[in-house]
Amino acid sequence: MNAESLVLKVEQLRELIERYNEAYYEHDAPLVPDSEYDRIFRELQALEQKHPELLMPDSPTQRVGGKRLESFASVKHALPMLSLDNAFTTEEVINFGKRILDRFKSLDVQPPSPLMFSCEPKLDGLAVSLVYENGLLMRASTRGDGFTGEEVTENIRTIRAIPLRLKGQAPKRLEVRGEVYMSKAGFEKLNTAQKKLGQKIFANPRNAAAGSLRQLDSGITATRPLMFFAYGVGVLEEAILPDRHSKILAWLKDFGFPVPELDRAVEGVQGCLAFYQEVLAKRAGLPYDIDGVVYKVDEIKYQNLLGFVARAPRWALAHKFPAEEQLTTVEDIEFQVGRTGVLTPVARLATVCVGGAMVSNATLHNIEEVHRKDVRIGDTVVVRRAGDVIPEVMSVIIDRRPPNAQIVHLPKTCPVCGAEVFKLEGEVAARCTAGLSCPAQRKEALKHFVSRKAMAIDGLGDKLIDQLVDEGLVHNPADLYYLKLSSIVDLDRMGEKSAIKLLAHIEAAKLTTLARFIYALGIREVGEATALSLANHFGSLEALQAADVDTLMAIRDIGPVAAQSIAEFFHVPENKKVVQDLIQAGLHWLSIEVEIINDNPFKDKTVVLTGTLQKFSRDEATALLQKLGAKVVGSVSKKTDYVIAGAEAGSKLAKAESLGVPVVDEEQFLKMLA
Ligand code: D41
Repeated sequence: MNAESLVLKVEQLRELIERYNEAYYEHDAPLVPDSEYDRIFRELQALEQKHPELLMPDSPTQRVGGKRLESFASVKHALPMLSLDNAFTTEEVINFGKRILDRFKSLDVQPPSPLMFSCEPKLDGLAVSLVYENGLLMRASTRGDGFTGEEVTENIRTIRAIPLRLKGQAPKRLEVRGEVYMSKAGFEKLNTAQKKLGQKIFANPRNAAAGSLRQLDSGITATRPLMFFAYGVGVLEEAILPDRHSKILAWLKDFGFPVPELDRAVEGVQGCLAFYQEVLAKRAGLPYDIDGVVYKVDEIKYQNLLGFVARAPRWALAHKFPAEEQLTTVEDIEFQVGRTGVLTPVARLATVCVGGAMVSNATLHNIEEVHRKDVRIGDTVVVRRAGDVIPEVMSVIIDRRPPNAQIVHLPKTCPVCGAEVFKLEGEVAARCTAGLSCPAQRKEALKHFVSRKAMAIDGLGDKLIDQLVDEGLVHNPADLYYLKLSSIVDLDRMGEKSAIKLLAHIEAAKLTTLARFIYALGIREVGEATALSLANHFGSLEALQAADVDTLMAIRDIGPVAAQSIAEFFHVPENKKVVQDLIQAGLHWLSIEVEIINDNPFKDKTVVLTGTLQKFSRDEATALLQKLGAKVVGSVSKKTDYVIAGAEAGSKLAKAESLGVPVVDEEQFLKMLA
C-alpha cells in the first residue's frame, strides 16, 4: 500500500468505526455485529501500530466507549474505570500468563506457584460505578470513557438488585463497580411489550439494557427488567479490602450485591482455560447473555505489583467466546420441502465461522419472514448461531446491498415434485399439496419413521433413504420390510456385508411399542409425548383408529387441533392402507398394561428432568412420570411444578433455583414414588 492510500484507508476505518460507535452507543441500534466491529477496530489498531505516524489523539482506538449525551450530568470518576484486554484464542491466553511471569521477573519478584486466578463470566451489559457513603447510595454513573461518565443515580435507584443501603457494617465510602444487564427472558418480554406499543425493538439484551439505563425519565427505566452484578471495587475509605478478588466478591455479596454466580478461583492459565470450556458449554442455557469469561489475578497484592498499561490492568483478561453473529452474503435462497409438505426458505451462504462452527446454510423460517426482513439474493446479512440452535438469518445490512440483489417469491409449484403450492389465508406455512406422492415428503416421512424415537432402525441414514426413494425401491414405510438383498447391495456405499446387516436391523425393529408406532406414523401435531398419551389411553391401535374428535379431545394434553388431525389421519384411505400394510409386513408390539395410580404426587404436575439418574434412563423416567399423569416437558418455567435433578444437572437446575421451582433429587424422587 502506498502512503496516500494508507492514509485513506485509515481515515475510512475511523469514519466507519465512529459511525458504528454512534449507532451502538448513542442510539442503541448497532449497524453490524460485534464481530465485524471488532474486526475493523483491530485492523485500524494494527495499521496504527505499524505506522505510528498515522496515530491521532482523536482516533477511535484512543477512546473506548461513546460520546456522552448532553442531557446527562457528567461525572468524573475518582479512580479511572479501566478496560479489559481481550483474547480470542488459547494462544493469547497463554501469552497473558507469560507476560505476567515476565513482569514478575523484571520486578525481581518470585512469582507464586501456582498463581491463582479468579474466573468469572463476562456479562454483556454496561459497566457502572455506584458510590456509597456511610452505607447509602449517593451517586451512580456509567463508565463512559473510563474517566468521565454520565450520572444515572435516579435510574440506578430503580434497579431492585442494587441495594440503596448496604447491609452490615458499612465503610465511610465505598465505590462498587459492576455491570447492569438484562436477562434473555426480560429482553424478550420487553421487546414483546415494545412491539405491542409500536415502540422501538432492541437488537439484543445489551442494547436494551443500555437504552433502558440511559433514559432521561427514570420512570421508564423503572419499568425495564434491569439486573446488576458487582465485579469490583473502586474507591474505599475507612475499611479494609479483603486480600483476594474472590474474597472481595464474597464481601460485596455480604453488603447485599449480586455477584457472578459462576465465579471460581483456579490454578494458573490451565485452570483458566478449563473454566473457559466449562462456561462455554453452559453458555446457551444461562438466563443471561455472556460474551466470554474474565480472568483476574486473585491476590490483590499481586494485582498492585503488576499494575496496568494504558487503560487496562496487566492482571486481568477478557477471553471472548466465538461470536454468535457474523456477516456473510446470500448466494441463493432455496425452498426445502419438509415431512408435512411445508416449504421452508433456506439461505445458501458464503461459508463463515459462526459460534465456532462453519455455516453455509441458514433458515429463513417462512416466506413472510423473508419479506419482513427483506432478504434478497446477493445481500450481506447477519447470521446468528447460538448454542446448538439452527443458524438463522437475523437481518440485512442494507448499506451493502448490490444493485442487482434479487427478490425471492414463494414458488407456485413444489420445487421437488411440481405439484401446486398452497398457502391458507392467515397461515404462514405454504405447503406442497402432493402429500406422499411428493418424493421430498416421502423421504422426510421415511426419515421420521426410522428415526431413533420412532422405529429406531439402525443403519438407515438420510442419504440411504434418499437413494431408496430415488431408485424407486421404497414408496412407503411398509416397502422397507420387503427390501431384498439383491436390490440393495448395489446402492452407493453399500456392500454385501452392510446390506445383510441393514436387513437384520429392519427385521429386528419389527417388534416395537404402540406409542412408537403411533409416533412413527408422523401424524401432524402428534409428537412423542402425545403418542405416548394416546397409547396409554387407548391401549390398542383399533381403539385409536375408531376414536372420533370428541373422544380424542377428552384426553389430557390433546387439544382440538391435534384431535382433528388424528381423527382425519385415520380417515384418509391412503393412511389406512399404510397402517394395514405395516401390520401385514409384521410390525407388532406387546399390549402394555397401563395402570394410572390416581393419588400420587405427580398427577397433573408439570415436571422437568435434568442430569443423569442412576436408576432410570431418561426415557424410562419420562414414561413412568407420564403413566402417573405428569406432563414431562423440556424446559423450566414458572409453571414447572418439579425439577427432578440427577447427577451433573446444569442450567435447568440453575434456572429452577432462580425461579424458585422445587427441585427433587433422585433419592427424594424414589421416596415420592414409593
Ligand atoms: O462481566 C463483565 N462485563 C466484567 C467487566 C467483569 N466480570 N469484570 C470486569 N473487570 C474489570 C476490571 C478488571 C478492569 C476491574 C469488567 C470490567 N473491568 C469492565 N467492564 C467494562 C469495561 C471494563
